[in-house]
Amino acid sequence: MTPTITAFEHSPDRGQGLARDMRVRWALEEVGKPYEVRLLSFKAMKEPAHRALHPFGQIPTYEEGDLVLFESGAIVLHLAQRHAGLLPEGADARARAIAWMFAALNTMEAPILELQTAKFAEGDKPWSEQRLPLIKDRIRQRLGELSLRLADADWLDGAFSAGDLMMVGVLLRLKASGLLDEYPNLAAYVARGEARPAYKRAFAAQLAVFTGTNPGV
Ligand code: GTB
Repeated sequence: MTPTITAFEHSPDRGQGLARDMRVRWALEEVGKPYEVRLLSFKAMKEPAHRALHPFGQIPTYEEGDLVLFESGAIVLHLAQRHAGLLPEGADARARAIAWMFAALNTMEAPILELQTAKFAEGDKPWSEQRLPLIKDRIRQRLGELSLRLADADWLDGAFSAGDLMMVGVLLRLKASGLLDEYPNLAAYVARGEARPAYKRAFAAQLAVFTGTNPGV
């Protein structure tokens, strides 16, 4: 059965890969599963029909038969557990890859989101200028630790996994800040993720929503 995901009709980043349907698209491309997309306006996201799928009125969602999921992490994990290509074979290695997914979503994404909030939602508040350096240092702390662990490996734990997909997806939000460039091995890690054919197909599909073109990738 072909699943349907939801995505922004008008993404604030103009399809530059930052909205969280990107992670789901990327996972679907990695496992080779065709999918359909239902585009939503900001108004439609808050209406009862969509809230029945997503209690917080957000994107992405995932529908496949009777199954309805929200939360990009849960959707990627669902895909990784049911299709080959995103989790290793051994039970322990699988558990470690899943731990990296949680690390991306909890440990890394939390301070990165704080930066976005401070910049874009609270940028006009009097405390914003003082707060930004503190948030950036908290992010640096985590990036430094991650950089040490990754060292000169290509991926976090052996072959590319859903843990890397989620980590790269989260780190991508830092690109514009320049913080990632302070850690060359992490910048190279993100670039390796972006170079994957599945990532490129997903990116092109998300961008095509904005440009109104056929991705043709
Ligand atoms: N924890 C949830 C998940 O991982 O799925 C978070 C979902 C979420 O935050 N969705 C956002 C949303 O629906 C889109 S991704 N926002 C609308 C709302 O809450 O009303 C966040 C996002 C939005 C825009 C950009 N951008 O354009 O740069 C990047 C990321």
